[in-house]
Amino acid sequence: KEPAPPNERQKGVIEAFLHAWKGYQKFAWGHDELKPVSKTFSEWFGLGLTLIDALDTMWILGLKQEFKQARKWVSENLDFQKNVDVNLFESTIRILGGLLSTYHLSGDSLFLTKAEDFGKRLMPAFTTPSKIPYSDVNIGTGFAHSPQWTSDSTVAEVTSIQLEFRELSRLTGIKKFQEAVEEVTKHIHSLSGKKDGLVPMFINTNSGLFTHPGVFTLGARADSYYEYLLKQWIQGGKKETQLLEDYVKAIEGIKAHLLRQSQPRKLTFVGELAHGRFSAKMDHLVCFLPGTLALGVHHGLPADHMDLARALMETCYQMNQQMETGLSPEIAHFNMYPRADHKDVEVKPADRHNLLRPETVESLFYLYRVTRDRKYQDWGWEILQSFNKYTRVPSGGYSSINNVQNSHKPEPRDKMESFFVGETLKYLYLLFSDDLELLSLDSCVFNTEAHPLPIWAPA
Ligand code: DMJ
Repeated sequence: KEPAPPNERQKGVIEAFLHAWKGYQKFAWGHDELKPVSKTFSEWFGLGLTLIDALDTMWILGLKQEFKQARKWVSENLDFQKNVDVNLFESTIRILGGLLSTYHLSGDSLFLTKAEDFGKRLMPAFTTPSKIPYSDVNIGTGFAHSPQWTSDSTVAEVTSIQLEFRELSRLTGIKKFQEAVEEVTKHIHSLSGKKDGLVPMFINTNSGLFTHPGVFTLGARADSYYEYLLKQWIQGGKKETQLLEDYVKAIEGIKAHLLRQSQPRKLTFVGELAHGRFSAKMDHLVCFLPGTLALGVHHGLPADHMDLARALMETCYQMNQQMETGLSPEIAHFNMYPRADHKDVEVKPADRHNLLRPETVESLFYLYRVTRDRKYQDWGWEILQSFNKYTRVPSGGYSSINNVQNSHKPEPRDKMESFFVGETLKYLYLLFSDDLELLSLDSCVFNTEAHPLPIWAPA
Protein backbone atom coordinates (compact mmCIF):
# COMPACT_ATOMS: atom_id res chain seq x y z
CA LYS A 1 0.00 0.00 0.00
CA GLU A 2 1.18 3.55 -0.80
CA PRO A 3 2.50 5.27 2.35
CA ALA A 4 0.58 8.26 3.69
CA PRO A 5 2.01 11.64 2.57
CA PRO A 6 4.47 13.02 5.13
CA ASN A 7 3.09 15.30 7.84
CA GLU A 8 4.78 18.59 8.84
CA ARG A 9 7.24 17.02 11.28
CA GLN A 10 8.11 14.26 8.83
CA LYS A 11 8.75 16.96 6.24
CA GLY A 12 11.18 18.44 8.76
CA VAL A 13 13.05 15.13 8.85
CA ILE A 14 13.10 14.92 5.04
CA GLU A 15 14.55 18.42 4.93
CA ALA A 16 17.23 17.41 7.44
CA PHE A 17 18.03 14.26 5.49
CA LEU A 18 18.34 16.20 2.23
CA HIS A 19 20.67 18.65 3.92
CA ALA A 20 22.82 15.80 5.24
CA TRP A 21 22.75 14.18 1.82
CA LYS A 22 23.71 17.38 0.03
CA GLY A 23 26.97 17.41 2.01
CA TYR A 24 27.61 13.73 1.39
CA GLN A 25 26.92 14.05 -2.34
CA LYS A 26 29.13 17.11 -2.76
CA PHE A 27 32.11 16.19 -0.63
CA ALA A 28 32.10 12.47 0.16
CA TRP A 29 30.19 10.60 -2.53
CA GLY A 30 31.04 6.89 -2.46
CA HIS A 31 33.26 7.28 0.61
CA ASP A 32 32.60 6.09 4.14
CA GLU A 33 31.89 9.28 6.08
CA LEU A 34 31.40 12.97 5.41
CA LYS A 35 33.68 15.51 7.09
CA PRO A 36 31.28 18.41 6.61
CA VAL A 37 33.39 21.25 7.99
CA SER A 38 36.55 20.53 6.02
CA LYS A 39 34.34 19.50 3.07
CA THR A 40 35.99 16.19 2.54
CA PHE A 41 35.58 12.58 3.68
CA SER A 42 37.08 9.90 5.87
CA GLU A 43 37.53 6.20 5.08
CA TRP A 44 37.04 3.35 7.52
CA PHE A 45 36.47 0.33 5.28
CA GLY A 46 36.42 2.17 1.95
CA LEU A 47 33.01 0.74 1.05
CA GLY A 48 30.71 3.75 0.79
CA LEU A 49 29.45 3.10 4.32
CA THR A 50 27.17 6.16 4.62
CA LEU A 51 25.63 5.47 1.23
CA ILE A 52 24.78 1.87 2.11
CA ASP A 53 23.59 2.73 5.62
CA ALA A 54 21.25 5.37 4.15
CA LEU A 55 19.69 3.32 1.31
CA ASP A 56 16.62 2.12 3.21
CA THR A 57 16.16 5.52 4.87
CA MET A 58 15.84 7.09 1.42
CA TRP A 59 13.36 4.42 0.45
CA ILE A 60 11.26 4.96 3.58
CA LEU A 61 11.36 8.76 3.27
CA GLY A 62 10.20 8.43 -0.35
CA LEU A 63 13.32 10.02 -1.84
CA LYS A 64 13.16 8.22 -5.16
CA GLN A 65 15.71 10.27 -7.10
CA GLU A 66 18.32 10.04 -4.37
CA PHE A 67 17.67 6.32 -4.00
CA LYS A 68 18.04 5.75 -7.73
CA GLN A 69 21.35 7.57 -7.84
CA ALA A 70 22.66 5.60 -4.85
CA ARG A 71 21.47 2.31 -6.37
CA LYS A 72 23.47 3.16 -9.49
CA TRP A 73 26.58 3.59 -7.35
CA VAL A 74 25.99 0.21 -5.67
CA SER A 75 25.51 -1.43 -9.05
CA GLU A 76 28.53 0.15 -10.76
CA ASN A 77 31.02 0.90 -8.00
CA LEU A 78 30.49 -1.28 -4.95
CA ASP A 79 33.14 -3.98 -5.19
CA PHE A 80 33.94 -6.18 -2.19
CA GLN A 81 37.03 -7.74 -3.82
CA LYS A 82 39.21 -5.34 -1.91
CA ASN A 83 42.27 -5.87 0.27
CA VAL A 84 40.78 -4.25 3.35
CA ASP A 85 40.18 -5.25 6.98
CA VAL A 86 36.62 -4.75 8.16
CA ASN A 87 35.23 -5.07 11.66
CA LEU A 88 32.86 -8.06 11.61
CA PHE A 89 30.17 -6.46 13.78
CA GLU A 90 30.20 -2.95 12.33
CA SER A 91 30.18 -4.16 8.75
CA THR A 92 27.49 -6.76 9.46
CA ILE A 93 25.04 -4.36 11.08
CA ARG A 94 25.64 -1.49 8.65
CA ILE A 95 26.49 -3.12 5.30
CA LEU A 96 24.92 -6.58 5.45
CA GLY A 97 21.92 -5.25 7.41
CA GLY A 98 21.53 -2.26 5.07
CA LEU A 99 21.67 -4.39 1.92
CA LEU A 100 19.21 -6.97 3.27
CA SER A 101 16.63 -4.43 4.38
CA THR A 102 16.93 -2.52 1.12
CA TYR A 103 16.39 -5.78 -0.74
CA HIS A 104 13.21 -6.41 1.24
CA LEU A 105 11.84 -2.91 0.77
CA SER A 106 12.66 -2.53 -2.92
CA GLY A 107 12.50 -6.15 -4.08
CA ASP A 108 15.61 -5.40 -6.16
CA SER A 109 17.81 -8.51 -6.39
CA LEU A 110 20.96 -6.41 -6.81
CA PHE A 111 20.97 -5.86 -3.05
CA LEU A 112 20.61 -9.54 -2.22
CA THR A 113 23.42 -10.48 -4.61
CA LYS A 114 25.67 -7.94 -2.92
CA ALA A 115 24.60 -9.12 0.54
CA GLU A 116 25.43 -12.74 -0.29
CA ASP A 117 28.83 -11.81 -1.69
CA PHE A 118 29.61 -9.74 1.39
CA GLY A 119 28.33 -12.37 3.84
CA LYS A 120 30.60 -15.03 2.27
CA ARG A 121 33.61 -12.76 2.65
CA LEU A 122 32.91 -12.35 6.37
CA MET A 123 32.78 -16.09 7.06
CA PRO A 124 36.55 -16.60 7.70
CA ALA A 125 36.02 -14.63 10.94
CA PHE A 126 34.44 -17.76 12.45
CA THR A 127 37.49 -20.01 11.96
CA THR A 128 38.78 -19.74 15.53
CA PRO A 129 39.52 -22.58 17.98
CA SER A 130 36.41 -21.67 19.99
CA LYS A 131 34.16 -20.68 17.04
CA ILE A 132 33.76 -17.30 18.74
CA PRO A 133 34.57 -15.03 15.78
CA TYR A 134 37.56 -12.74 15.42
CA SER A 135 36.82 -9.04 15.48
CA ASP A 136 38.31 -8.35 12.04
CA VAL A 137 38.44 -9.95 8.63
CA ASN A 138 40.08 -8.98 5.35
CA ILE A 139 37.32 -9.26 2.76
CA GLY A 140 39.81 -9.52 -0.11
CA THR A 141 42.27 -12.09 1.23
CA GLY A 142 40.01 -13.86 3.74
CA PHE A 143 42.55 -13.39 6.53
CA ALA A 144 40.71 -13.01 9.84
CA HIS A 145 42.28 -11.92 13.10
CA SER A 146 41.88 -10.31 16.51
CA PRO A 147 43.08 -6.78 17.25
CA GLN A 148 46.88 -6.59 17.63
CA TRP A 149 46.85 -6.23 21.40
CA THR A 150 44.55 -9.12 22.38
CA SER A 151 42.93 -12.37 21.30
CA ASP A 152 39.63 -11.27 22.86
CA SER A 153 36.48 -10.27 21.02
CA THR A 154 33.77 -8.01 22.39
CA VAL A 155 30.68 -9.78 23.71
CA ALA A 156 28.18 -7.35 22.14
CA GLU A 157 29.98 -7.69 18.81
CA VAL A 158 29.87 -11.48 18.58
CA THR A 159 26.25 -11.62 19.75
CA SER A 160 24.81 -8.86 17.55
CA ILE A 161 25.33 -10.28 14.06
CA GLN A 162 22.71 -13.04 14.36
CA LEU A 163 19.65 -11.29 12.91
CA GLU A 164 21.56 -10.52 9.72
CA PHE A 165 23.27 -13.90 9.19
CA ARG A 166 20.10 -15.83 9.98
CA GLU A 167 18.16 -13.77 7.45
CA LEU A 168 20.90 -14.25 4.86
CA SER A 169 20.58 -18.03 5.26
CA ARG A 170 16.82 -17.87 4.94
CA LEU A 171 17.04 -15.87 1.71
CA THR A 172 19.90 -17.75 0.04
CA GLY A 173 19.29 -21.26 1.37
CA ILE A 174 22.95 -21.38 2.42
CA LYS A 175 22.91 -22.82 5.94
CA LYS A 176 26.45 -22.01 7.06
CA PHE A 177 25.64 -18.36 7.82
CA GLN A 178 22.95 -19.25 10.33
CA GLU A 179 24.88 -22.19 11.77
CA ALA A 180 27.97 -20.09 12.48
CA VAL A 181 26.12 -17.41 14.43
CA GLU A 182 23.83 -19.79 16.28
CA GLU A 183 26.87 -21.72 17.47
CA VAL A 184 27.97 -18.49 19.17
CA THR A 185 24.55 -17.96 20.75
CA LYS A 186 24.48 -21.51 22.08
CA HIS A 187 27.99 -21.27 23.45
CA ILE A 188 27.32 -18.03 25.31
CA HIS A 189 24.02 -19.33 26.63
CA SER A 190 25.78 -22.10 28.53
CA LEU A 191 28.88 -20.15 29.55
CA SER A 192 29.62 -19.47 33.22
CA GLY A 193 30.68 -16.04 34.47
CA LYS A 194 27.33 -14.31 34.10
CA LYS A 195 25.62 -12.57 36.99
CA ASP A 196 21.88 -13.17 36.99
CA GLY A 197 21.82 -13.05 33.21
CA LEU A 198 24.25 -10.13 32.87
CA VAL A 199 27.33 -10.78 30.72
CA PRO A 200 30.92 -9.51 30.95
CA MET A 201 32.27 -7.38 28.09
CA PHE A 202 34.95 -9.63 26.58
CA ILE A 203 35.32 -13.21 25.40
CA ASN A 204 38.46 -15.01 24.29
CA THR A 205 38.56 -16.43 20.76
CA ASN A 206 40.91 -19.29 21.77
CA SER A 207 39.38 -20.51 25.02
CA GLY A 208 35.83 -19.35 24.39
CA LEU A 209 35.70 -18.08 28.00
CA PHE A 210 34.67 -14.66 29.24
CA THR A 211 37.64 -12.49 30.14
CA HIS A 212 37.84 -9.45 32.44
CA PRO A 213 35.03 -11.05 34.46
CA GLY A 214 33.03 -9.23 37.12
CA VAL A 215 32.38 -6.03 35.15
CA PHE A 216 28.79 -5.46 34.03
CA THR A 217 27.32 -2.67 31.93
CA LEU A 218 24.41 -2.10 29.57
CA GLY A 219 26.61 0.34 27.64
CA ALA A 220 29.47 -0.10 25.19
CA ARG A 221 30.61 -3.70 24.54
CA ALA A 222 27.56 -5.38 26.10
CA ASP A 223 24.51 -3.36 24.99
CA SER A 224 23.21 -5.14 21.92
CA TYR A 225 23.73 -8.64 23.42
CA TYR A 226 20.51 -7.98 25.34
CA GLU A 227 18.79 -6.34 22.37
CA TYR A 228 19.49 -9.31 20.07
CA LEU A 229 18.21 -11.90 22.55
CA LEU A 230 14.78 -10.33 22.32
CA LYS A 231 14.93 -9.48 18.63
CA GLN A 232 16.04 -12.96 17.52
CA TRP A 233 13.18 -14.44 19.51
CA ILE A 234 10.82 -12.08 17.64
CA GLN A 235 12.50 -12.69 14.27
CA GLY A 236 12.09 -16.46 14.61
CA GLY A 237 8.36 -16.23 15.36
CA LYS A 238 8.70 -16.48 19.18
CA LYS A 239 9.62 -20.15 19.16
CA GLU A 240 13.19 -20.11 20.45
CA THR A 241 12.32 -19.95 24.12
CA GLN A 242 15.92 -20.10 25.33
CA LEU A 243 16.51 -16.65 23.83
CA LEU A 244 13.46 -15.29 25.63
CA GLU A 245 14.48 -16.88 28.92
CA ASP A 246 17.96 -15.35 28.71
CA TYR A 247 16.43 -11.95 27.93
CA VAL A 248 13.91 -12.01 30.78
CA LYS A 249 16.57 -13.20 33.19
CA ALA A 250 18.88 -10.39 32.13
CA ILE A 251 16.18 -7.77 32.73
CA GLU A 252 15.78 -9.17 36.26
CA GLY A 253 19.58 -8.97 36.59
CA ILE A 254 19.48 -5.31 35.58
CA LYS A 255 16.78 -4.60 38.16
CA ALA A 256 18.67 -6.41 40.90
CA HIS A 257 22.14 -4.98 40.30
CA LEU A 258 22.23 -1.93 38.06
CA LEU A 259 19.17 0.25 38.73
CA ARG A 260 19.28 3.29 41.01
CA GLN A 261 17.53 6.65 41.35
CA SER A 262 19.19 10.04 41.08
CA GLN A 263 18.75 13.16 43.21
CA PRO A 264 16.90 15.47 43.35
CA ARG A 265 14.45 14.36 40.62
CA LYS A 266 14.56 10.62 41.28
CA LEU A 267 15.41 9.65 37.72
CA THR A 268 15.77 5.91 37.30
CA PHE A 269 19.08 5.09 35.64
CA VAL A 270 21.18 2.04 34.74
CA GLY A 271 24.66 2.20 36.27
CA GLU A 272 27.63 -0.16 36.05
CA LEU A 273 29.08 -2.76 38.37
CA ALA A 274 32.81 -3.53 38.63
CA HIS A 275 33.78 -6.30 41.06
CA GLY A 276 30.87 -5.46 43.35
CA ARG A 277 31.38 -1.68 43.23
CA PHE A 278 28.52 0.34 41.75
CA SER A 279 29.25 3.32 39.52
CA ALA A 280 26.53 5.86 38.64
CA LYS A 281 27.76 6.07 35.07
CA MET A 282 25.45 5.61 32.10
CA ASP A 283 26.49 5.71 28.43
CA HIS A 284 24.07 7.33 26.01
CA LEU A 285 24.24 3.93 24.28
CA VAL A 286 22.15 2.51 27.17
CA CYS A 287 19.22 4.59 25.90
CA PHE A 288 18.40 1.77 23.47
CA LEU A 289 16.99 -0.07 26.51
CA PRO A 290 13.65 1.71 27.04
CA GLY A 291 12.82 1.00 23.39
CA THR A 292 13.80 -2.64 23.60
CA LEU A 293 11.75 -3.08 26.79
CA ALA A 294 8.72 -1.51 25.10
CA LEU A 295 9.18 -3.75 22.07
CA GLY A 296 9.17 -6.76 24.39
CA VAL A 297 5.93 -5.60 26.01
CA HIS A 298 4.38 -5.14 22.57
CA HIS A 299 5.20 -8.80 21.99
CA GLY A 300 3.62 -9.95 25.21
CA LEU A 301 6.28 -9.55 27.92
CA PRO A 302 5.30 -8.50 31.47
CA ALA A 303 3.75 -5.07 32.05
CA ASP A 304 6.38 -4.16 34.65
CA HIS A 305 8.90 -4.03 31.78
CA MET A 306 6.82 -1.12 30.49
CA ASP A 307 7.06 0.73 33.81
CA LEU A 308 10.82 0.46 33.56
CA ALA A 309 10.74 1.51 29.89
CA ARG A 310 8.79 4.68 30.73
CA ALA A 311 11.06 5.59 33.64
CA LEU A 312 14.25 5.07 31.62
CA MET A 313 12.79 6.99 28.69
CA GLU A 314 12.25 9.99 30.95
CA THR A 315 15.88 9.69 32.10
CA CYS A 316 17.22 9.57 28.55
CA TYR A 317 15.13 12.60 27.66
CA GLN A 318 16.58 14.43 30.67
CA MET A 319 20.10 13.49 29.56
CA ASN A 320 19.34 15.61 26.50
CA GLN A 321 17.12 18.26 28.03
CA GLN A 322 19.40 19.19 30.94
CA MET A 323 22.23 20.10 28.57
CA GLU A 324 22.62 23.66 27.25
CA THR A 325 22.32 22.41 23.66
CA GLY A 326 19.45 20.00 24.36
CA LEU A 327 21.68 17.14 23.19
CA SER A 328 22.93 14.29 25.32
CA PRO A 329 26.58 13.81 26.20
CA GLU A 330 28.24 10.52 25.27
CA ILE A 331 28.34 9.53 28.96
CA ALA A 332 26.38 10.87 31.93
CA HIS A 333 27.00 10.49 35.66
CA PHE A 334 24.04 10.63 37.99
CA ASN A 335 24.03 12.43 41.30
CA MET A 336 22.85 10.06 44.01
CA TYR A 337 23.03 12.33 47.06
CA PRO A 338 20.65 15.16 48.00
CA ARG A 339 22.71 18.35 47.60
CA ALA A 340 20.97 21.60 46.77
CA ASP A 341 23.54 22.78 44.23
CA HIS A 342 23.68 19.54 42.23
CA LYS A 343 21.69 18.54 39.16
CA ASP A 344 20.68 14.94 38.47
CA VAL A 345 22.84 14.63 35.38
CA GLU A 346 26.52 15.49 35.60
CA VAL A 347 29.06 15.35 32.82
CA LYS A 348 32.84 14.91 32.96
CA PRO A 349 34.89 17.07 30.58
CA ALA A 350 36.03 14.03 28.56
CA ASP A 351 32.43 12.88 28.01
CA ARG A 352 30.83 16.11 26.76
CA HIS A 353 30.71 15.16 23.09
CA ASN A 354 27.71 14.10 21.01
CA LEU A 355 28.22 11.86 17.98
CA LEU A 356 24.67 12.29 16.52
CA ARG A 357 23.78 8.93 18.02
CA PRO A 358 20.26 7.48 17.64
CA GLU A 359 19.47 5.69 20.93
CA THR A 360 17.21 8.31 22.54
CA VAL A 361 15.10 8.84 19.41
CA GLU A 362 15.13 5.11 18.70
CA SER A 363 13.50 4.49 22.07
CA LEU A 364 11.09 7.41 21.60
CA PHE A 365 9.91 5.69 18.42
CA TYR A 366 9.11 2.43 20.29
CA LEU A 367 7.58 4.20 23.28
CA TYR A 368 5.30 6.18 20.98
CA ARG A 369 4.30 3.13 18.95
CA VAL A 370 3.43 1.21 22.09
CA THR A 371 1.80 3.93 24.24
CA ARG A 372 0.53 6.47 21.63
CA ASP A 373 1.48 9.18 24.12
CA ARG A 374 2.25 12.26 22.03
CA LYS A 375 4.73 13.63 24.52
CA TYR A 376 7.27 11.21 23.03
CA GLN A 377 6.79 12.77 19.59
CA ASP A 378 7.21 16.23 21.14
CA TRP A 379 10.46 15.17 22.82
CA GLY A 380 11.77 13.86 19.51
CA TRP A 381 10.82 17.09 17.80
CA GLU A 382 12.80 19.06 20.41
CA ILE A 383 15.82 16.86 19.76
CA LEU A 384 15.58 17.37 15.99
CA GLN A 385 15.48 21.15 16.58
CA SER A 386 18.63 20.85 18.69
CA PHE A 387 20.42 18.85 16.00
CA ASN A 388 19.46 21.56 13.53
CA LYS A 389 20.59 24.36 15.79
CA TYR A 390 23.89 23.01 17.01
CA THR A 391 25.15 20.37 14.59
CA ARG A 392 24.06 21.51 11.14
CA VAL A 393 26.83 22.68 8.83
CA PRO A 394 25.62 25.38 6.37
CA SER A 395 27.35 23.96 3.29
CA GLY A 396 25.75 20.53 3.79
CA GLY A 397 25.82 17.77 6.38
CA TYR A 398 25.67 17.57 10.17
CA SER A 399 28.66 17.29 12.45
CA SER A 400 29.27 15.58 15.78
CA ILE A 401 30.18 18.18 18.42
CA ASN A 402 32.66 18.38 21.30
CA ASN A 403 30.65 20.13 23.98
CA VAL A 404 26.92 19.68 24.58
CA GLN A 405 27.16 22.05 27.55
CA ASN A 406 28.25 25.08 25.56
CA SER A 407 25.52 26.44 23.33
CA HIS A 408 27.76 29.31 22.18
CA LYS A 409 30.63 27.07 21.21
CA PRO A 410 29.55 23.45 20.73
CA GLU A 411 32.70 22.94 18.60
CA PRO A 412 32.06 20.76 15.57
CA ARG A 413 34.24 17.63 15.43
CA ASP A 414 33.93 17.55 11.65
CA LYS A 415 32.37 14.13 11.21
CA MET A 416 28.95 12.85 10.24
CA GLU A 417 28.72 9.22 11.34
CA SER A 418 26.85 6.92 8.97
CA PHE A 419 24.31 6.08 11.69
CA PHE A 420 23.00 9.65 11.63
CA VAL A 421 21.38 8.99 8.24
CA GLY A 422 21.01 5.23 8.78
CA GLU A 423 19.35 5.41 12.19
CA THR A 424 18.81 8.80 13.83
CA LEU A 425 16.85 10.44 11.01
CA LYS A 426 15.01 7.21 10.17
CA TYR A 427 13.76 6.72 13.72
CA LEU A 428 12.70 10.40 13.90
CA TYR A 429 10.71 9.99 10.67
CA LEU A 430 9.02 6.84 11.99
CA LEU A 431 8.40 8.46 15.40
CA PHE A 432 6.45 11.29 13.74
CA SER A 433 4.30 8.92 11.69
CA ASP A 434 0.84 7.98 12.93
CA ASP A 435 0.65 5.05 10.55
CA LEU A 436 1.11 1.92 12.66
CA GLU A 437 1.42 -0.09 9.45
CA LEU A 438 4.52 1.79 8.34
CA LEU A 439 7.13 -0.88 9.17
CA SER A 440 4.80 -2.47 11.66
CA LEU A 441 6.32 -3.96 14.81
CA ASP A 442 4.27 -7.08 14.03
CA SER A 443 5.89 -7.73 10.68
CA CYS A 444 9.45 -6.50 11.00
CA VAL A 445 12.26 -6.26 13.48
CA PHE A 446 14.93 -3.56 13.27
CA ASN A 447 18.54 -4.63 13.52
CA THR A 448 20.80 -2.66 15.84
CA GLU A 449 21.57 -0.23 12.98
CA ALA A 450 17.83 0.45 12.36
CA HIS A 451 17.59 -1.75 9.28
CA PRO A 452 14.17 -3.47 9.23
CA LEU A 453 14.17 -7.23 8.58
CA PRO A 454 11.08 -9.38 8.27
CA ILE A 455 9.67 -11.47 11.11
CA TRP A 456 9.71 -14.99 9.71
CA ALA A 457 6.29 -16.12 10.83
CA PRO A 458 4.31 -13.06 11.86
CA ALA A 459 1.46 -13.74 14.28
C1 DMJ B 1 25.32 2.11 15.81
O1 DMJ B 1 26.27 1.60 14.96
C2 DMJ B 1 24.44 1.02 16.37
O2 DMJ B 1 23.26 1.56 16.87
C3 DMJ B 1 25.13 0.24 17.45
O3 DMJ B 1 24.25 -0.68 18.05
C4 DMJ B 1 25.66 1.16 18.53
N1 DMJ B 1 26.47 2.20 17.98
C5 DMJ B 1 25.96 2.96 16.86
C6 DMJ B 1 25.05 4.11 17.22
O4 DMJ B 1 25.26 4.70 18.40
